[in-house]
Amino acid sequence: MKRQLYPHIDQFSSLYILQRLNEQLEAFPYHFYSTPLLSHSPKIALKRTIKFYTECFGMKLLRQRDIPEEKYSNAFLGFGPEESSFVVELTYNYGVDKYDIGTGFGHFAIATTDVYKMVEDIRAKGGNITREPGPVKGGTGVIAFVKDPDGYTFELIQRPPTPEPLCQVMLRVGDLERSIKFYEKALGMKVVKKTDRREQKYTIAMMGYAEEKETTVLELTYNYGVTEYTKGNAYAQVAISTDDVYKSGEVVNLVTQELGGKVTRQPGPIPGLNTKITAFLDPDGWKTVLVDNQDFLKELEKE
Ligand SMILES: N[C@@H](CCC(=O)N[C@@H](CS)C(=O)NCC(=O)O)C(=O)O
Repeated sequence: MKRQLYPHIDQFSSLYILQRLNEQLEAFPYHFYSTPLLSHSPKIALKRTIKFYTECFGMKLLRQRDIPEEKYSNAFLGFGPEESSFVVELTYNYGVDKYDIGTGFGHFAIATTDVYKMVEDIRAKGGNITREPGPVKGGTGVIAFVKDPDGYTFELIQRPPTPEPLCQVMLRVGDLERSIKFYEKALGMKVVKKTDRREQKYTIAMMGYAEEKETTVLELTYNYGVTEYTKGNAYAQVAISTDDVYKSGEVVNLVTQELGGKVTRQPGPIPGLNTKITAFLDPDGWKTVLVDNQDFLKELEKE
């Protein structure tokens, strides 16, 4: 069976990324995951961010909606359709023009065949290059860092063409082995790559449902000796679809009892919308929302 990933919609989040789910994970009913940032921009800045992501990163604007009763607007951007790609959901909360990104959130990554050229194009459009292109310290892969107009970092990674250019969500964690166990047990992810850079004093684990070149992965970073980070109020969560939020919720509940973290929203429909979701924090406090696949598809059809 072909499994797919769909984004979840949440008024408190601004950036969601979706990814195709690995078909091998039969034991887990999840169909996608996505990652949001809470937005942080006045309405004009939402336009500014859309312009930046489309013109500098080559993303497409997939959908936009305004919910005046709740005083927020969303924009969904990515490289492919929401049904099958990892996407970004931006949220503008009326009147809120500044957010704190904190120290724990790392970056979103974009794969491109030529980082040098992409950087020059972004620079020519006035983008803020915070790390010039070149081999990663301690390794060989070519990377660069760019900040978006609100200060979110994007890593550009040189790679052959890929079906999912929006390829990483990097979060810093205080205990890598605990985090790996958590995402394996709670969400059925696998470690697709682990790298220890002793000189640079960090270890990273790429976790997801397929190889890095095929799909988006969660990049969990452990900096030697650092166990605490601030979360700020900008980045919100990763969203992942599931066939059964109730069963998934039971699994997550058990895993949080064993490894830490907390269920923050019991499984059930969102009032008014009827989309079934559940939400939880991992042991570091990073939030995931699980969304019913079918309900999400219905929402997309309605809009
Ligand atoms: N201390 C770093 C550890 C992670 C890290 O260094 N990652 C690599 C990319 S995988 C990096 O940013 N290297 C910086 C460079 O090569 O300039 C952090 O928390 O961001």
